[in-house]
Amino acid sequence: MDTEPILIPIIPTPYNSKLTCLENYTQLDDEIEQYIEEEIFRPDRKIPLRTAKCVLVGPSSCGKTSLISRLGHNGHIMFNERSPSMRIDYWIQDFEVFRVPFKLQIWDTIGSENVSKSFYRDAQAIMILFDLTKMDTLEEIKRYAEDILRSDPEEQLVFLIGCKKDLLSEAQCRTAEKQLEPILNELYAEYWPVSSLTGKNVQPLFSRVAALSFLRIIHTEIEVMESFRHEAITLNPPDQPEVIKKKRRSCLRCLLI
Ligand SMILES: Nc1nc2c(ncn2[C@@H]2O[C@H](COP(=O)(O)OP(=O)(O)OP(=O)(O)O)[C@@H](O)[C@H]2O)c(=O)[nH]1
Ligand SMILES: [Mg+2]
Repeated sequence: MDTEPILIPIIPTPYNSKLTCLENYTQLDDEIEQYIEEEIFRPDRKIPLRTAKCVLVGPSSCGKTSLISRLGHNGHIMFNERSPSMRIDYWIQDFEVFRVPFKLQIWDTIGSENVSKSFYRDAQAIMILFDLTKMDTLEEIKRYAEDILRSDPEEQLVFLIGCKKDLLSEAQCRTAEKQLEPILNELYAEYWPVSSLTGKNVQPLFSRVAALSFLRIIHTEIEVMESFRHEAITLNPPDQPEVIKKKRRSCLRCLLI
């Protein structure tokens, strides 16, 4: 099923700026803006397709498959028909981030089964889901996180997602948020409450994940390009621009899926 790309013209804000440990800027910095204009949209080059991997994890029945269905099929798969997932599956969502085509490969996992750690290693973003009506599962959530996350929590974008928001009152949501603050700091994560039943916060959440994943990839590209430029200038006299061009082309290719 083909869907229209979700357009992201500006950096989406977090759900609550007090409940995030991730980048909290709202504007592109000059370096990124210049890279997009001068490198990505260079008239002599086709725009390569950039893809990020995002993995959803969490206890059985917390709402992983429903969240992906809400995004991908706009909830067309009926909730009542939902049964525990039998296999790992993924959905590819298209975006245009600052006019650049971008894909998010969103992986669903099975709550009742352990997934090999290597599965998470190349993910740019990890969403740890829990059921807001079962706050007693938070300890289990912490265990998931410890198993999955790399030793340096800042290396991956981590999102803590409270599912089934429609089943809680606003006051209950606020109480839950207070309980979450220490966990967010521990995981270096950003919190989003969502409802796959009503669709509340679903698209804003994925837009935020896509934009931050995209920016991380672009930062890496700029760093690699700068290091190759520096190396080329040091090793070669400045009148050999072809060497720089060749290196830059091959280094960019290896980063793009
Ligand atoms: N009210 C409400 N119910 C939800 C919501 N999201 C999921 N559910 C229900 O919760 C149950 C479990 O949802 P799933 O999406 O299958 O959960 P899962 O995390 O994929 O579970 P496993 O595949 O077993 O790991 C289903 O009965 C859904 O209809 C929500 O936002 N609101
Ligand atoms: Mg499932």
